[in-house]
Parts: sequence; structure tokens; C-alpha cells
Amino acid sequence: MSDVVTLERQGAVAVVRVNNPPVNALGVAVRQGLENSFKAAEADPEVKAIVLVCEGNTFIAGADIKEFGKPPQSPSLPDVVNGIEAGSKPSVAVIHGTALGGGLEVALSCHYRIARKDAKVGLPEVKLGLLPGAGGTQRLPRVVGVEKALDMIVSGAPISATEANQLGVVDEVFDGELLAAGLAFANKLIADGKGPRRTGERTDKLEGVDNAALVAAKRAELEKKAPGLFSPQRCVSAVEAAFTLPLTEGLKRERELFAECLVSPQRAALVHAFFTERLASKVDGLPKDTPVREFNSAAVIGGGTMGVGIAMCFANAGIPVKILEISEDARDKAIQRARDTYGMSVKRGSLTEAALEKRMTLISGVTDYADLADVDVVVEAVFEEMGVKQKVFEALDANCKPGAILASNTSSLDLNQIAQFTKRPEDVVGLHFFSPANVMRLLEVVRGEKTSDEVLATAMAIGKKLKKVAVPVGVCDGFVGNRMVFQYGRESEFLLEEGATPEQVDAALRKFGMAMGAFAMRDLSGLDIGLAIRTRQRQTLPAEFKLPTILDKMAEAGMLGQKTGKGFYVYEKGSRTPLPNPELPAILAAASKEQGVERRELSDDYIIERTMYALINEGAKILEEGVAQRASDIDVIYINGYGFPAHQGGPMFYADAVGLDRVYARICEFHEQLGAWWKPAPLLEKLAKEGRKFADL
Ligand code: 3H9
Repeated sequence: MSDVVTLERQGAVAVVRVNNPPVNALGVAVRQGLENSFKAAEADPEVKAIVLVCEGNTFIAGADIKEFGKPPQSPSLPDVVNGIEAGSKPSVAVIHGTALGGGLEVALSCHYRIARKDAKVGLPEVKLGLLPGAGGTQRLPRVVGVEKALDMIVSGAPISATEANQLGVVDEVFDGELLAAGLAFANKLIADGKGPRRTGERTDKLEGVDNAALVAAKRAELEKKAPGLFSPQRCVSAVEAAFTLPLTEGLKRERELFAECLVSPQRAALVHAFFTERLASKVDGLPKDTPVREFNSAAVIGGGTMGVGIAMCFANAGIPVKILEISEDARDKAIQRARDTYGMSVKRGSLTEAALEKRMTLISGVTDYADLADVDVVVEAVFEEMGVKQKVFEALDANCKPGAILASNTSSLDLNQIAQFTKRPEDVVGLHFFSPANVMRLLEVVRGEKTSDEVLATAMAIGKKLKKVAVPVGVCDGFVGNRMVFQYGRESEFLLEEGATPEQVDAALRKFGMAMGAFAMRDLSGLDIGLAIRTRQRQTLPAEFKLPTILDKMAEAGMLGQKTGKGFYVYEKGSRTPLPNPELPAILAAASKEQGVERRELSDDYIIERTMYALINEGAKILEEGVAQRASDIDVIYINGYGFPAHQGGPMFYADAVGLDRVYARICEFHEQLGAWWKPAPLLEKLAKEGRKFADL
């Protein structure tokens, strides 16, 4: 039929086969091929049933995301699926891997569905700022009812084959060869004289339930949880049409709502986030055939919160890991910490007791470097002090086997200097995890001056194996993420000295979409780190770089964040809920006075400009220095490590969306009004003057 969709006959069954690597996305050629194949099978009098099956790792994983925003090409997916459903011969979708988005919509338009036991199905369009636009919002509620359909469509989370079977999304779960299972099912349909069973004609699941109340409840939940998001509310409206309108009208309504999402800036930002996350794993200049070393065993130096979190990442990936501590007591405490952390997941229901035990068998404790002689990769996570790192790396150099990867989790020290403590700097690399390491997806992979290609490629592969979003970065103070966050933190403190409150700044940032306000985040990580950086900066920075003094005053008053129960907010015993700190206004007033600043009203827009433009200006410098390889890598780092809203696309995408001329003009004004910190990055100036974007680089 075409290169990507073929049709053959096996007895009375027509087999339609999709083969469009890597994920069988529904590009125009696949849509055309499906339409032609189903039409031909319909026209063939010998054919009594049709089986749809896919080659490769997965069933159809959705529409081709690359086509969004381009002129539409016929046939449209809605036309294709409506045609399949209207067919007069029973059709069976045989699902393996993932049937996602348009893939599940195609399957729902087939009259029957079977799934291999490891398959997953779902409608994840909302994660791309969209809604299912090929009948998913009308057909899924007809199969599983409005409540479950709302859950699946609004969360975008897939369900397992077993759950899909229980819910009636698939008729049978099988284990084994795809085509054989499909043919067996289809031949049985023929033998039993079963004809088409069209999802669109069903109404049974829509009846006898107060669907309007379910919709109202979901809307209210979204108002609270995701007030700024565009597509989730439209997903709800589309599902509402499934029980308030006849099918054809409902499908029309779905199309209209889909079109609104398609042109929304949030859709563009979320699709950017999807593709750039994948792009970040590709290292410029690293030959594709660079060998990757084997890594079947690991060790972590240091059993603090960070070290244990990193060890858990290895155990979660099935890799045995040793934690090295200085004493037996510290070693045992580290092992217990891992057990306790897994225990919390068991309590929450996200891990079984058996899985906990299995992971704990992979984690062991040692106190002697000689026990690390056989490990493939070591990650150092000890105190951030060069002298301490020196001792560790000298010991690793003396004890680890040739070819072992020697990684540092340093967040701010010079990796090149650390590498020099060994006689094999080419084997040294940075693996900068983010706290809590077992939860946060981001991993900055720091390439030192001497890190070899092979070691870098292996470090990226380790990141992938640990299910992290691994982004390569160069060496500088704070690498990409923290170097930028210094600017953001300092500007937010200045805002407090100029007249804002932590509550106001945090509310403005959360409204923008940040997962957490700047000050709630500072309280969580503890103010002492920031204070140490400030103290160091006071000694090294030229005088024109003014610094806020709030942190010093807060530290004097014993306010170091959540760990002291008091910081920018106060916390009741055992609670993490930030409450206004009644002692703070006096501290802010004193700091303002000391800086000679008249406190004034600051608007939310101004707060966003000051914080975001500080990130963007530093991001531009980082790009120019080559510390990040692309603007989009910075976006990936911010979305995955700093709670930056994916629907804003990341700081650099956001800058492009605002317009670099505008961002540059404001930064110039800030430079004039606020001084040296705001010197515009030369790259930003150049791009703004040339009318270009970061995305053009
Ligand atoms: C939709 O369906 C709308 C409809 O309702 C209505 C239409 C009218 N298109 O993730 P991986 C590429 S919206 C194009 O690394 P994995 C990906 O960029 C869609 N390309 O593999 C990568 O390319 P490269 C709803 C796609 O095994 C390569 O495939 N569907 C698409 O870790 C491998 O991807 C979704 O949102 C696509 N749809 O995970 C599903 N998907 O090698 C999105 C992937 O050049 N996809 N690529 O970097 C996924 O969630 C994962 O890719 C999947 C495989 C789980 C399938």
C-alpha cells in the first residue's frame, strides 16, 4: 500500500501493518496508508475481518508531533479514524509497547482491541498542551465512563494493559507473538459470527451517572491545581461534549477545542520541552560510534542525604552499589537512611515491600577504599571543600581499577582541579545530581578539560540508565543551573529590600508557573549555603557589585530556613507549610535603610522581569562561553531541575517568546538603574540588534 503501511491477506483476515520507525507516529504517509489499506480490505470480498498490527518496539505512539504548526495535509487523522470505525468488517487493534494519543484513538476506532501484557495505553496530549483531537475525548468516555476518562485525559498518564483490560479498553491481554494473537482473535470473531462493535455508537457508560457533577468537580480541581494552564480545562470541555452532544457534534466540538490548543503559546512551549529534552542527550562533536564503557557496578563516596540518594538511583536501575563511609557507624546510618527513604515510598503505596527488599540487596556499605577495586563507576558526594575532595580522589586513583569512571558530584568546585588529583584526569567527569537525587530528573554531566570522549559518552549513558535527563555542561562556578540561580536568588533578595515581601514574590513566581516560590525554595534548601556564597563574594567581587544584606541579618537572628523552623517564613513543628514570619518586616526595613532604599510597591510583572531577566542574561553569557551547548539545553536544565514551568518552555524559550529586543531594552534600563550586575550579555545584545532569537543559534 505504501512504504510505511502494508496490507496482506492471511486466509479471511486482512493484515494492516504499520512500519514507521522509531515510534510509528501518524505522519501523513501513515494516515494515507491506513486509509487506503482499510478501504481496500473493505472492498475485498474475501476479507471477513481486519487486524491492525505494528512493527518495531511499539504500537502507534501518537500523531507526528513534528507536523504541529505546519499546514495540515490530507487525510486528517479524524477522517481516518472515523473511516475505520464506520467499516462493515470487524477490525482488531493488536497493541504492544505504547498506544498513545492518536495511537489509542486509532485503536478505539477499531472494533476490538487486544494488548500484549507489557503494553501501556493512554492519551498524553495534555502534556503537549493539547487534547486528544481524533475522537479520544468522545470515544474513551463511551468505553470507561466520564470519571475515568477525565482522569486519564486530564492527567495524560498511561495505564497498564491489565488495567485497560479491567476497564474494557482492551478485550484481551496476551503474551507472545503479535500477529499470531491478532489472527487468533480475528478468526474467532469470524467463527462466532461477530460483526463490528463501534465505540461511537455506545452510550451505556454515559448513562445513570451524574456526569455534570463530575465535570464540575474536575473544573474546580483544575482551578485550584493548575490555574494558568490552557489545555486541561479544554480537555474537560471536550469530554463534557461526549455526554451532552450526539457523536458527530461532539467530534466537531473536540476539533474546535483542539484547534484552540494547537495555536496556543503553551502548546508551542510544551512541544519545545518534549523535543529539546531528547536533543539534550546528543553531545555536539562527539562521534556517534564513540565506545561506551561497561558499567555494571557502582560506588558512592559519602553516605549523606545526597550520597544515599545517588546510591538509590543506581539500585533503582538494578546496578549494585557500595556506599563508602569513614566509620562503621556512619556506614550503617547511610544504609538505614536508604531503607527509611524507600520505606516512605512503601507507605505512600508507590513501592512494594518486595521491591524495597530487592533494592536493598543491591546497596551495601564499606569503609575501606580497597573494597572499591572492582567497581566500574564511582561517584563522590562528600563535603564541598577542595581539601576533602583531594583526599578522596587520591584514594580513588590509588585503589580503583584502570578504566573505572571517577565522577564528582561537586556543585560548585573546579572539576579540572579535582581531576588533577588523579593520574588519570581523562577518566574524571562531573555527575551533578539535584537534591533529592532519587527523585529529581536532572543530571548535569560536567565535561572537564581532560575528560575523554569515551568517558563523557559513558557518563551520558549512565544518566540514561538511571532514567535521568542528562545534559552535558562545561566547567564554571555553579555550572549552568546554579550559576544562573545565583542571579535569580540575589535579585529576589534585592526585591525584598526594595519593598516586596517573600509572600508577594513567591505568589508572583507561582502564578508564572514556578513549582515553588524563590523564598520557599531557599527555606527548603537552607540559607547557610547562600550565606557562605555571599561571604565569599564580598571578599572577591569588585565594589560596584552591590550585595543584599538580608541573609546576614537573618542568620544573626538564627533564621536559616526550615531546619531552624524559621527563615523567610516560619514553620510549625513537623510542618513544611510556610507561614508569614512576623519578625521579618523589621529585618527587611532595617536592610532597606542600610542600603539607602526607599521601600515601594512592586508589581507582579516587575517581579517577573527582575527574576526572569536575571536568569536570561546569565544564560546568554553561559551560551557565549560554550558552557552549555545550546539555548534549549538551558531550558531542559531549568524545567527538570528548578521547577521552571514546561508550559513557558524554559528561560531561553521564554526570552524568545517575549522578544529579545524587549528583554535587552529592559536589561539596559536595569543596568542604568541598578548597576553592574545588569551589564547586558554581549550575545543578547547582538541577537537583539540583529532581530534574532536564541533558537536561531
Ligand atoms: C497526538 O497524538 C494528537 C492526536 O490526539 C490528535 C491529532 C489530530 N512524533 O522518547 P524517545 C521521536 S499528540 C514524532 O526517545 P522512548 C523522539 O523525538 C502525540 N516523533 O523514545 C525521538 O526522536 P530522536 C501523543 C516522536 O523509547 C524518538 O522518537 N503522543 C514522537 O524513550 C524516540 O523517542 C505522545 O505524546 C511523536 N509522537 O519513548 C507520545 N514520539 O531519536 C510521545 C517520539 O530523533 N512519545 N518521537 O530524538 C513518547 O512518549 C515516547 O517517545 C515513547 C517512546 C514512550 C513513545
